[in-house]
Amino acid sequence: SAVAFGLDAPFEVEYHDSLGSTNDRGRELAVAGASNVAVVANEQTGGRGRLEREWTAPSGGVWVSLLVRPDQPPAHVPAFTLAAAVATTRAAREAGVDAHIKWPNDVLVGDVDDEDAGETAGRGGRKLAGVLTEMEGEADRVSWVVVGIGVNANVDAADLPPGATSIRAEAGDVSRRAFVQRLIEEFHALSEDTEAVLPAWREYSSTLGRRVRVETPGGTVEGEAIDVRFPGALVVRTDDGETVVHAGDCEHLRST
Ligand code: BTX
Repeated sequence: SAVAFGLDAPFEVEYHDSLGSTNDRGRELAVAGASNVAVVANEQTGGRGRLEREWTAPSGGVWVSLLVRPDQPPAHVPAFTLAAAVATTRAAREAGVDAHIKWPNDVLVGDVDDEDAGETAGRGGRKLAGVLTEMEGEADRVSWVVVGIGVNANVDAADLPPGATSIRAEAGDVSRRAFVQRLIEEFHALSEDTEAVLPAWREYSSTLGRRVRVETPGGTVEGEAIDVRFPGALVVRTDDGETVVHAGDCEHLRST
């Protein structure tokens, strides 16, 4: 079921000192007809996470949005989030950070697959990065996709919410320009070989093999996370069999 996203052109990079949200700028460029643009900001004043959550984005982070126009149906778009998480994990590991992916869209440092545990028990995963993918299109083909990636790079942990960490705190500062280039290269390479996305994702995941509790609009799913399935769903073995949870339905995931 693998597909190539077909992002043939290279990315043009647009740098800003300050923006509300790089995803909003990406959307603006999309509406104006652009494609293959990476929007980068030094700080965001209105950074967004999933489900209307806020994303704290002080100066010194890597706040980037990749605007693409793949020849794909909307149903395949969660694969872009997985590819972005893999690209982010690789770039973070090259910077010396022991990064893992927490399904569906977070990159954490540390052993326990629960960013909340960091606040309460001091033993949890610390959140390093997140991905927010947005799109517009028809049933059979997307018009555009904006993949927003937020990485706490050269930021003091004190300027981030509790439970968060940064590349600075874990391993020291990086060249943000080089980091963005690595992200773009990796994302582009994965988009041409989507077969490589799921194996890499499985390798970096700290979710698989654990007991999880996932809150969804349809109720709580509890069991062992056993696999990730194209384009981005989590397969959970419950008492009644197997349940497939779609990335978009995950309101919260906790390791139990
Ligand atoms: P999320 O909904 O999984 O996570 C949001 C939650 O993470 C917040 O409710 C808060 O608890 C916590 N949080 C907020 N800011 C930070 C931070 N800097 N580090 C760690 N934890 C934090 C994750 O959403 C997706 C985030 C994508 C951010 C990028 S930045 C570039 C692009 N532009 C934009 O507005 N969003 C994306």
